[in-house]
Amino acid sequence: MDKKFKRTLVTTALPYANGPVHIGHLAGVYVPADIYTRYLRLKGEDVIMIGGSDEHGVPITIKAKNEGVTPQDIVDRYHKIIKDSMEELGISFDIYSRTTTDIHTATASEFFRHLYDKGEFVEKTSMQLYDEKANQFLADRYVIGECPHCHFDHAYGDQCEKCGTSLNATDLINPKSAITGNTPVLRETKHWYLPLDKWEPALSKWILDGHKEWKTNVYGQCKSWIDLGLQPRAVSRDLDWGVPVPVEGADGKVLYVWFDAPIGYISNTKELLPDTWEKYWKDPESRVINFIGKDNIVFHCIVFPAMLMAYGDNYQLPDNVPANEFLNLEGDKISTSRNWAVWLHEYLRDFEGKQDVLRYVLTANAPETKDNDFTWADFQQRNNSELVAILGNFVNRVLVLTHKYYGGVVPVPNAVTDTETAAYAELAEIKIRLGEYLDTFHFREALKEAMNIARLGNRYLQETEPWKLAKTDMERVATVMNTAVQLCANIAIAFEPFLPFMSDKLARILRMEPMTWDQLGSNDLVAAGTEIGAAELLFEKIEDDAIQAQLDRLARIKEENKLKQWQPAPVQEATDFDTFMKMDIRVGTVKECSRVPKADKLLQFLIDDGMGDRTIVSGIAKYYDPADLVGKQVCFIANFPSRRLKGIESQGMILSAENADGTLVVVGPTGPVTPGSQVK
Ligand code: B3M
Ligand code: ZN
Repeated sequence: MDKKFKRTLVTTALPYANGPVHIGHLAGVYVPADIYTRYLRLKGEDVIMIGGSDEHGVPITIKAKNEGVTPQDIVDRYHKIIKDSMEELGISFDIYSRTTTDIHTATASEFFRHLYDKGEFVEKTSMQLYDEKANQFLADRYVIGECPHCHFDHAYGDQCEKCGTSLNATDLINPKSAITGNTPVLRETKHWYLPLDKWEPALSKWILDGHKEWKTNVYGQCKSWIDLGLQPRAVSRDLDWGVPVPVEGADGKVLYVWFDAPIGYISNTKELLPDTWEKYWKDPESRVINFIGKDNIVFHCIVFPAMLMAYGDNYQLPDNVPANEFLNLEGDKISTSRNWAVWLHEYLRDFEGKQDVLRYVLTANAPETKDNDFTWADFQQRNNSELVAILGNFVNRVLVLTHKYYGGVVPVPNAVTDTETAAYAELAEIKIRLGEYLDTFHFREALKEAMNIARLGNRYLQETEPWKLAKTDMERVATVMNTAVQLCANIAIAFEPFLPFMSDKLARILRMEPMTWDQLGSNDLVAAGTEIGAAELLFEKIEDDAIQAQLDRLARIKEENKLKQWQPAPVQEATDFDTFMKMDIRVGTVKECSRVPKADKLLQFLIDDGMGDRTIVSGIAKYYDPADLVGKQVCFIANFPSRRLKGIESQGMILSAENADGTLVVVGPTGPVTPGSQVK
């Protein structure tokens, strides 16, 4: 880092309180922000981490409507789930608040009013979509229609989720109200716009010239926005949920959620530090870092900075915005509405005490430069063959051997050899790389470096083989075991930002004093003579059945989604009466029915067709117990050409209907019919 800052304010995107948080949120925002903050704290820097729930916006009101409760009920429910589960995962917010607090309402309101009084807004009357059935204007997610760019037919009024373009509701082709399904009409309404075009030169200079060091995905998105030319953006909405627009005659209008939400960073800092919050925001020696996901880049790099510049009063623009790409789940996009996610609160219930495993996997697999995939197989494999087999194994061996040879008292080392010198030299190099990666937000690489300490430890034990030396040279064993204990202690420090629960446990076993980053690399973290605690396993193997249970859950969700999305097949092209009459469909009575040996799909029927007996083979064995069909009447095509199936001559075809879930049901008459009757 070229500039030295006195203090750092780490902000994390405020999750919408319309659902719990999932692994995508965690991998993209909260885990990296927490790693970074913990790292700075270990270095003794002045840092605070701010978070909170985003409790306004249309999705929350839609959810409330669907459930027949108030928006406040919705946000109360999810704010609690989100806050509690993040705390349990060890995300170490200095404050996790919400945007329905009085302090936030007052701060956002004052912010708007200040810009209004300074003449920073453009007031515009325009035609907006209005739902005459629901009697309300339709903004953002209240409108669904075809994207004018990629022609995806389910784009929202604020953004197309397929191509990512940000939209105005009136841009949509064939718009429909998400409340009533009605086609909305246009009605006149007045709103306030922030003229981003006015701030374009300043934004361009600040980002394109001044922040070339930003991640390429972030810099690239900003550049393409600026290159396209910035437009004024409405910062108010016709809605009854949000911070009221603090202007006379603005009844029924609230601040646009993306106007008030980033101000939440400021209100939450105020709530945390009522007397000193300003120095984190307004002192040029402070820096602000925004951790966000890629869909939030424009708001954090263009809109909010323009708001801050318009406000003036020394508000600092973010120093960096290390936005991540998306995490997918088992190859499909994570989706709250389709329940395609691993929800944090459910993970914590299903994998009790395994917070660090999730933190590890999400960091090792973080979507830092491209979208990545979370799979349960990878989760299991990283736990079993990395955390257990490399990290846990090394520490366990050291603890067990220290107890075995020294009754748990760390021995005084004797003369060191080249092996120890080399090990500490390697540790020193790891520390340098680890710090560089953390400073530049490369957390996956940083985690690999931390793991390299455990690898180094395992190699050291393999080379020195204290269990062999113990037979001949206890003097040497003392040096080896002391060194091995010091490596464990270094692991406790290096992993604190990543796996704080493990680190804490290890530090307690090793009776370490509070740790600092400076100490990393040291060879006397645990003094000789210290009696360490009993050996405990740091990680345990995750068995197949735990993983299978998760895969089964996802398979069930996939099925449910398929059913929800099922639509009848389109009607085939027109036929005519003569063609229909050529099909000789008849009713027959099942006399016998049995499974066809060595064919798990097939049933063999003997049908009374009024003229005699007819054999028909049908592929419905999965859905019926053959005995249940005997005596039933079924429809079959009598003039279907005979064919041989598994050596049986099948004379016709039994009709069945296919359900949404793919199961088949045989079709028959609703009352008794003389066998051989024709269906017309
Ligand atoms: N709630 C959007 C999101 O969760 C939004 C972030 C606000 S950050 C100020 O993607
Ligand atoms: Zn699109």
